[in-house]
Amino acid sequence: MAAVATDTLPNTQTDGSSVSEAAPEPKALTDGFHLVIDALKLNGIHTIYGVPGIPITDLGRLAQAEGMRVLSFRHGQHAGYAASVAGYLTQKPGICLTVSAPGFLNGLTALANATTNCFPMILISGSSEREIVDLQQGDYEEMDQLAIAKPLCKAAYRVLHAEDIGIGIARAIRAAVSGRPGGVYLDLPAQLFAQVMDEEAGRNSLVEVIDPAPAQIPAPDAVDRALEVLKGAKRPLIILGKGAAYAQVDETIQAFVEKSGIPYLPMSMAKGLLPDTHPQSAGAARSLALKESDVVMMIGARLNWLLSHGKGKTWGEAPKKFVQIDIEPREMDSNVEIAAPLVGDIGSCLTALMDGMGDNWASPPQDWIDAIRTKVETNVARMAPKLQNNNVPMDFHGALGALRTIIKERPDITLVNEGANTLDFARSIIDMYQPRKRIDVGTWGVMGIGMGSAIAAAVETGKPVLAIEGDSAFGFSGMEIETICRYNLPICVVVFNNNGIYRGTDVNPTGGDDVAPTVFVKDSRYDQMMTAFGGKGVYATSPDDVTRAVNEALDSGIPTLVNAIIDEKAGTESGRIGNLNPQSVVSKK
Ligand code: ADP
Ligand code: TZD
Ligand code: MG
Repeated sequence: MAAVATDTLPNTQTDGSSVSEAAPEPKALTDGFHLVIDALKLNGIHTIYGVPGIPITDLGRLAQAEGMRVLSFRHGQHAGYAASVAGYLTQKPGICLTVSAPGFLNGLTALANATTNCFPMILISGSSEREIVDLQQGDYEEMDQLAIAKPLCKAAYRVLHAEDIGIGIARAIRAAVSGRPGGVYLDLPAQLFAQVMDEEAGRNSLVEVIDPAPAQIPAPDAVDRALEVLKGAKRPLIILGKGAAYAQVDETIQAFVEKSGIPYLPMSMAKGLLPDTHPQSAGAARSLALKESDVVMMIGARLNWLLSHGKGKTWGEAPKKFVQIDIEPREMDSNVEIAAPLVGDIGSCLTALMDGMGDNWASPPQDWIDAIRTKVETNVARMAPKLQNNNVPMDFHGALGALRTIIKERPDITLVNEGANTLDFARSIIDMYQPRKRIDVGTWGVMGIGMGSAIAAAVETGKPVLAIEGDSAFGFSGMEIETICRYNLPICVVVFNNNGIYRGTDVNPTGGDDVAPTVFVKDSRYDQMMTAFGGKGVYATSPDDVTRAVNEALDSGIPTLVNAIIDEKAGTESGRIGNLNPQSVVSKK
């Protein structure tokens, strides 16, 4: 919206003399605040996640006044996680807005996490005056933010002049979403916001980003090479990663998987890209599939620690060939040799492969399909009775069995999941049926993504969210339940309360007063935290209690926290990744 200059400049001639004729029309003006807002809106960005304060308080206010949705958090890190998840769900960079120095640093953790996970996000942070920062003269919240952000994100820019805001935001958007998506930092010093310029010139300075994430077509010989390798496979396996979910080419992926007839394994956030109950899913035969396969096709997944770097015991003795589709060329050969690298976007690559497969593509040998199928059926049958137990106190299987049924009945809600045992058990127990409905700790295994992710999922999808949280994990972002209540979001948080990290049973070996480092206050009433802000709190001791409370929450849309009391002895150290945990073998007297 335009401001109008009240005190127009005296109409002075170049020779210094004044003209006495008609006073000029008042000039319509704009400023840095409005240019930032207009630039975001021009590019289809209508939501800001942030924490207000100097120098960006008015930016939030004005953005709201201009019709943007401005969601204020209790901590910048959670606003940042929300922005990154908004980016993951929508393919538009999620915007996190923070104040200088400490606020910036709080958002930076989430920006680094977004980059690690290949989620597009822009951290916009106010900063203090360059003249003072650069001479280190001690400004209010002084910090050289641009320099600090640079190594932790995909790109970092600073805008110093109002007329560069349009181009600065365009660069930030393109950097975030093109190629491998990631986090971008945009530094906006306080003085920029109040800079005034002619409104029309301002409007003309804005840039609408055309085709921000252009298709990347794979080279034809790379496609042929990949098909050759797949053709020669006796025991092929497809691994779908969260890049495949992000790409939003769900039908193409399903068509390719089905045309190829190859069993597939979804990484955790790729669950539901095809329903976990799909006959080609090897999810319940993971160990066998990884060990015995001879050709492995990676689609938007990296061979990082989550896949034991593509080697070692997990992958068995059988020699492997890898085919990999990724938009990032440098991902190839990152851990093992890639026999057939296919660099391009997943939609274009899969379409090219399907064209090359023709109409008579042979399915993999039946004995391989049968071996996987048999293993899946055996494992599913073995698990089934455990999931139906109604034990009190609850174990992970009983409580998650109840929640598994709820997701089956409500496949379009988003599931957010963090913790150790609470994460690992939920990931394998709860089937997903639709793409991008599972959001979890991602590549870093970071605790604290819970409430921010839940808020973004509720805001961006307009549908209910179920957050399944370890009690420790929940603590990282627990204060954001006030945010959930304030915006009245349809989020049901289930805290798996086992009195601590992994278990609640550790003891202090010295017999001293301090409890062990992994143990919390016993029988904490997390449910009462929710009632403090006007939401609903439920204390649940049995799987039936959990079912009732969660269904009620999801039906009503009332912010709810279910404090699910889990047997404090039920968990294991580090959940399923205990092998990564160094342990002392030295016993000191
Ligand atoms: P997961 O943890 O599920 O295995 P990762 O985050 O490790 O998944 O891998 C995702 C990969 O997907 C990244 O290497 C990224 O470059 C890639 N990627 C993201 N979007 C696309 C796309 N549209 N086309 C191709 N590759 C993509
Ligand atoms: N801090 C951050 C930011 N991320 C982390 N992953 C950790 C600390 C270490 N950590 C884990 O890796 S899991 C976990 C921590 C603190 C909590 C596990 O306890 P929980 O889950 O209560 O959430 P369970 O169900 O009791 O195992
Ligand atoms: Mg716990």
